[in-house]
Amino acid sequence: MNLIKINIFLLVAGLLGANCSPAQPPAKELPADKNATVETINLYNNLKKLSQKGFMFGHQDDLAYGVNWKYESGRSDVKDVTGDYPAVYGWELGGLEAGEDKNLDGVPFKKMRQFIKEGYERGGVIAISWHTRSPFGAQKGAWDTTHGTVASVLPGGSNHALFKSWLDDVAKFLLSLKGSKGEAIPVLFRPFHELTGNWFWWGRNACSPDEYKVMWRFMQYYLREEKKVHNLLYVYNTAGDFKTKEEFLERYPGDDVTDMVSFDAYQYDDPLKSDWFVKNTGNLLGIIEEVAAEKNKLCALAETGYETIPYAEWWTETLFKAIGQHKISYVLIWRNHGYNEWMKKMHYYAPYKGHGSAADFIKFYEQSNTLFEKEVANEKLYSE
Ligand code: BMA
Repeated sequence: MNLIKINIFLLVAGLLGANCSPAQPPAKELPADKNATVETINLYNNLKKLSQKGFMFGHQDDLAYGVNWKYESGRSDVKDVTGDYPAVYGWELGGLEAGEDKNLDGVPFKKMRQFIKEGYERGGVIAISWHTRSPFGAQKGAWDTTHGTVASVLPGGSNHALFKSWLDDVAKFLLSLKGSKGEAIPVLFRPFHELTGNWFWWGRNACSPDEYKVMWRFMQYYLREEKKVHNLLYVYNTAGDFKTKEEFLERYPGDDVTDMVSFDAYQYDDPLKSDWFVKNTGNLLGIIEEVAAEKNKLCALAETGYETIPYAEWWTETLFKAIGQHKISYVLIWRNHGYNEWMKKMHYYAPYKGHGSAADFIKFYEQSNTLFEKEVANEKLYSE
């Protein structure tokens, strides 16, 4: 055979070979951590499919306390109203790095670990934020905005060893989250959040974009490679203050270290007088949805709420409309503290039984694209 004939033979054989091979199941996509546990990889892949069906509803500290109650086994304000638990459980690590046994909102880490296990075992999803105390901010905690703090925790900085010791504590806690078969519980991990704002030590005025990115990348390298934490999906989270895709991505640490893009946006004005929240949140969701599609990531509204929900139809008329047709993984409502001594006011975001917006919340629950725990449990998010 001359060279041309050989080439034709190889081409035909190749084509036939390709046609004859049995159909392969679609390959699973790997998250940022290429050594993620099987359950974490499954969660990542299943969440990508789930956002086509609807968005999960989440609530911060849901199982720990609500308005006028604390630590009652099995209780949840969301469940008291709808008969179902939220699909996403938000928890918070602030204080762990300082050696505290309770977080900054008073939740004992021992109890938190148990609540996380309960929610996961029922088929729910765990999301964790971390209001990391500043090394310079004994008084103000995460809210100390001393310029240069981020630089000080980077390799070579005066607080680098301290930063590593915080990550040791966080790694220990994350690795201690185990399901009944001993498997590590997957977590949507959202550290150094609202980075475009100016209220945390990792905020926009306190560090350069590169410093933020290096801190994020170091954090991930250390958890993943040094501490062998492989149960995390990494959530990049800005405040709701960006106007463009470029602004949203200014401090984005990289496709290789991110699994989900998100922002936080609360309702502050009166939704009956202004549709700003619906419009602005909708626009921002459009931006992150586009970013997620381009980068093949998940996206979410990671924190929202209208404190005390003074508008009875906020759920269907405001939040539901703001999300509209956007394909997001979840929306999470902030915590139900009840009366806050320090703030001298009621501080809660989900309705409780008898609350003025409870009937509307049930309507929101009944929408086909709002996903609470029962529906999400049927999806078996941790299996293939
Ligand atoms: C804020 C308030 C604070 C709380 C902090 C961290 O929005 O709820 O009371 O300490 O979040 O959870």
